[in-house]
Amino acid sequence: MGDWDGDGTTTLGVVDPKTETWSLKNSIGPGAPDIAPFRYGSPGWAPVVGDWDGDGTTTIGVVDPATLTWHLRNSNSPGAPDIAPFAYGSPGSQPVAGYWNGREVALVAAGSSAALASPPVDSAAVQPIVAAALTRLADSGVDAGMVKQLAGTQVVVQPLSGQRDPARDGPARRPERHWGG
Ligand SMILES: [Ca+2]
Ligand SMILES: [Ca+2]
Repeated sequence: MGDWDGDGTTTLGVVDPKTETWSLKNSIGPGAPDIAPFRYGSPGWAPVVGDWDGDGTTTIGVVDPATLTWHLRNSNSPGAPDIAPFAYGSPGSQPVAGYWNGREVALVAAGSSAALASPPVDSAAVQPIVAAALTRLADSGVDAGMVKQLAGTQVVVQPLSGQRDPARDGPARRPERHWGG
């Protein structure tokens, strides 16, 4: 799942791992995909989605599990990766096998893009990660109603104010200071 058309609404997508065929929809519900199904990646590669270039549109990516080479594309169509394929992760460790591992590597992928000036983890960045997990749930045969219910859950990440990190710096309240006094 992701915001394939960049209109602010996250919608559905599935990938057939046998053919690595992507079927993306711009609405939530049954029906034909809005984007004509296309193939991207090799069969069995792990699908990942994200806004790799930060333009508001969620696009596709695949990871070769044998070499952990990432192939990220900035449009939802077949073609060459827009970001030069790079390896991240140790072959054999299968970091995209499960939801939590997949989440971690997706965040790393977002952070690895030089185009992303802002921190990789914000609400927009989390949506495709949640979406990818839901896609995996749907693909694994979880009841469609359940998946839809989960899809309705809003995941929000609040930005930190300024550069302070409350976890690191403690509470925001500070002793009063007098400048120039
Ligand atoms: Ca959308
Ligand atoms: Ca994008």
